[in-house]
Amino acid sequence: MTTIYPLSQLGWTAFFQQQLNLDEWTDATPARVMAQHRSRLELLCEQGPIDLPITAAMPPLTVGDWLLLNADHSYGRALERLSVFSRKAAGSKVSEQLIAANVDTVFITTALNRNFNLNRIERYLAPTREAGAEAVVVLTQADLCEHPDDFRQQVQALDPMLMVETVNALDASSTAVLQPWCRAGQTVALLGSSGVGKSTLINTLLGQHNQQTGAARGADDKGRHTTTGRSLWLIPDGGLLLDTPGMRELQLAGCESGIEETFADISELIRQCRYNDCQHGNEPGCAVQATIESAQLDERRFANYQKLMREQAHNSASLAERRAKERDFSRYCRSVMDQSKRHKQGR
Ligand SMILES: Nc1nc2c(ncn2[C@@H]2O[C@H](COP(=O)(O)OP(=O)(O)OP(=O)(O)O)[C@@H](O)[C@H]2O)c(=O)[nH]1
Ligand SMILES: [Mg+2]
Ligand SMILES: [Zn+2]
Repeated sequence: MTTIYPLSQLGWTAFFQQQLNLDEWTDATPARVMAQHRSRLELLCEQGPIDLPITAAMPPLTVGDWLLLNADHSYGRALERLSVFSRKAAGSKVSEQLIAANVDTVFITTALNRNFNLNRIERYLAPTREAGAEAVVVLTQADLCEHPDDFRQQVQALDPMLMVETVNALDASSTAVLQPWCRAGQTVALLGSSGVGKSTLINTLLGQHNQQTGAARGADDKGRHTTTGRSLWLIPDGGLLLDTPGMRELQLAGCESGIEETFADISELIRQCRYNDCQHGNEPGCAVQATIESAQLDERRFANYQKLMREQAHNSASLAERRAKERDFSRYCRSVMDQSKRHKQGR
């Protein structure tokens, strides 16, 4: 018996449907990118999985994207994204890396051990907000932690409206608290450092052992990633879970408003500073410093806000500069080709 996956369960909504023209409506097959390899994509459509070779005709795609396939199941076109999650590529490379598309919720996954770090949670919150996705902070290894609620309260203090859950990722009765975000048609991406339990959580939520998980590791065990590629997993009768390899660094770019939203309290204080160009150092009438002094704002939080703002501005500028250079270069190439064509035609 072949399984039919209703498009709605794969995350198809009116937003994608209304992008189809009349011909596509009758002939095209919508398919979702489930995994991306060097030379091919794994897609899932209503009739089941399809393998699609990557060709030069395709724009940069990522897991979660929706494609339209022609009647012969060849590539037709990519649909506009509802949301996209990206970062500046790791290291000194100046390029944007797409991480996931059309994600409804991000599980910002952190283990309740030495991995726990409020700065890092804020760093993941910014691009999540920027993408318009809902953020849930998932604190794993609660079973190995003596006072999980203390950590939970620290996270909750970042934002009273933030969803925070503590779980034992190995135990289905414990991860059941995450089910409201995993309903049919919903796409959830799990992000976080290596070894925090993203794949473990996915296996438990899927009710099957699909994803390889790593051995528990010590503090000196950094940099060994168990998961090496991004892939989307369909929960039987439920939503889709996107596993990602642990990130050593999530360099922010192009997410100023996501940072503003993550640090809404600080953005509001800055508006109250006496001077428009207040640097929040020793200026008179600085609302930020006054609030830090009255212990109502954590110095750590303000320092992280400033760091992330500077980082995203710097990275956005280098990405923009690179794009401008590429544009100039392709213009130059075209003009050289035009000239040589004219030359050959004897003009
Ligand atoms: N006791 C306990 N162990 C956990 C929990 N979550 C994860 N683990 C263990 O932690 C180890 C690493 O988990 P993984 O799921 O491989 O971590 P990951 O985030 O997918 O790591 P990468 O794929 O490298 O990014 C495994 O041995 C899991 O069994 C938890 O909540 N409780
Ligand atoms: Mg993994
Ligand atoms: Zn100020």
